[in-house]
Amino acid sequence: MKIVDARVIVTCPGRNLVTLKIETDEGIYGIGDATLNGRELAVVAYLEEHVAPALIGRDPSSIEDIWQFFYRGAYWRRGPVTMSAIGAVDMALWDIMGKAAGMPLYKLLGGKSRERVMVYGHATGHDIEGCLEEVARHVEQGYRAVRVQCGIPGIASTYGVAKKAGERYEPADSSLPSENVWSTSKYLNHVPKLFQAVRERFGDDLHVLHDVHHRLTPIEAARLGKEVEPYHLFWLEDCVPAENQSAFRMIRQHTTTPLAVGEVFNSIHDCRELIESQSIDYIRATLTHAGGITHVRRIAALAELYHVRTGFHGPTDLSPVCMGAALHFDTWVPNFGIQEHMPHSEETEAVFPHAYRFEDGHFTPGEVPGHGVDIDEAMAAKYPYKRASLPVNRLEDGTLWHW
Ligand code: CS2
Ligand code: MG
Repeated sequence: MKIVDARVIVTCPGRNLVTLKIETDEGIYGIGDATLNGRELAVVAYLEEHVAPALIGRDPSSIEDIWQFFYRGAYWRRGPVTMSAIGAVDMALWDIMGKAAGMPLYKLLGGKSRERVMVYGHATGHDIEGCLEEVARHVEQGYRAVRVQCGIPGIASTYGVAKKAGERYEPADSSLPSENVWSTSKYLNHVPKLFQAVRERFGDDLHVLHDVHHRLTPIEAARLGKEVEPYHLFWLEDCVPAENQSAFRMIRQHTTTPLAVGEVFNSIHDCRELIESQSIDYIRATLTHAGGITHVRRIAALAELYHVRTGFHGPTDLSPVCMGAALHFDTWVPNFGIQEHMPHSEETEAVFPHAYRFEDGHFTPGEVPGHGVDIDEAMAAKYPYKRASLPVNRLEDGTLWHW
């Protein structure tokens, strides 16, 4: 089998999504997600100029060699743009090989380690009461795990809180970055009250998660971890920016609240120290941004040695293609923890027909050969690209802070 075509499809059914489609001389094609939120066209240019032409004529079953060709061969290693481009190629090749073998992707990876994949949904509210209503709505829908993000008294808007109750949270909400204001002290004073209320109302069984979105310093994160210990969170996510991996050792010494990190990582080198020092509990890499299945399974294998489980990033800014591939990976990977799930818009679901299904707080990837996600190109063409940027964050005195 030979690759005869590789094309990039950009569509915006509510938000920008980038798909790489690789076609072979045997009529089998595969697709991969290449979406990098707020930087979509950078990956499109990388793929169109440097990757697609070099794929033509290659054997799609040489997945490992093609991975090494674009990683080692580029000389310029790592980085979100490069690794998203490689991730899309890799996902599409695994899709092709699944279709060629007539097997769902999880079987190619090594078969089922579990019957279904537990996911967590997102509950958001402007105040604690609003959050509790949203958690209740998720529990009614069958979710066993819910991430809870709440407005902070005295701060106009914050990460993770939808504009209106029940609406989907969409951070990339303006053409150029909008500006938010942040106060660490107001946040730290409020959050423990939120989780106390969640436990009082929903009891002990519900898995409860929270995303700090990189906004604290290590000692502040240690305080938060300690103060929410009585509410036994499933995890506290991205409590500090993780460029400084050794900072987590200190947080770890102060709290038993489980820690999750990794949605902005793009290689095993970004998390090696965190994993080897046993400073985290969940690794949140994504198949798109961390070089595809071929690379993320190396991360998962390293993590397994240190009791670290997977908890993959699954926001709406990754397309259903990434979600489908991730669900196959989750079905196979021995050290699975949980999978994030943010429902895509109806338009997005229609552009990307898929075999995966939600039932009772869990997903199954389906039995369709490959990753089970397709693209309706005619429908995709109805939604042209629109520039959209993530916000920035400033402290109350104007200092630019982590968003
Ligand atoms: C988030 C994301 O899902 C999460 O945990 O942190 O919503 C993140 O803000 C976006 O993916 C950024 O593109
Ligand atoms: Mg996050």
